[in-house]
Amino acid sequence: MKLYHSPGTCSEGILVLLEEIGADYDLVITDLKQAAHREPEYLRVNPKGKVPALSLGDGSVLTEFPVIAFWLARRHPEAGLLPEGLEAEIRVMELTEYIVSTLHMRGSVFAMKPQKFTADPAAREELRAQGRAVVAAGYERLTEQLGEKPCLFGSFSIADAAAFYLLSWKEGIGVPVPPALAAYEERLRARAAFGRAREASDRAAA
Ligand SMILES: N[C@@H](CCC(=O)N[C@@H](CS)C(=O)NCC(=O)O)C(=O)O
Repeated sequence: MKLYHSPGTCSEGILVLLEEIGADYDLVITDLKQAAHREPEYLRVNPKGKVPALSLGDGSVLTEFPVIAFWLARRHPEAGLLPEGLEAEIRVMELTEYIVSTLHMRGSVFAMKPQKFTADPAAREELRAQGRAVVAAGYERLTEQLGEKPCLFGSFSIADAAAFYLLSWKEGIGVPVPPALAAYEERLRARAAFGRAREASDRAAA
């Protein structure tokens, strides 16, 4: 497997899942800051020009965070990244999808990059405020789901990998993180797999 990854982006979440699994993978840095995702070479891998993309052994490519995460979890059931049984599994998928489609795409993108959508300064501020409101509601939802548990669904799942990358953008988003979520992020960062992911990313980017 080969993960196309840009440090500091949502592909961090997939990198963490690969390390949680203990997968054998290669890391290809596709640096968004250098616009590597718009180069023809990368567009041949993922014509959507987004990271993450996971190239499989047979040469096919998976894209979209929830899909890649689901595939990894189902391919490696021994890693326990999804609970057993459809009813439990679908709740993890529901939250993962909410984090990616709503909190990331409609929340953090508007809050951090309103300039992608309009040149009008007032409209930018309006978008930023809308994005922050989406994230604030999401933080509440995540706090409720977390409760007193160590991870969102008790043991570590693909939803935690999505929550992790979202929380890693907290300064840029500019919405105060509730203390329970801040402590949860610290717990995630303390996991051995997260340390290995950071090292792998730094090594590949060096
Ligand atoms: N829906 C996609 C979103 C991926 C996405 O937006 N990735 C960002 C990095 S966090 C990206 O590649 N942005 C480049 C761009 O939009 O030009 C997914 O679930 O993977």
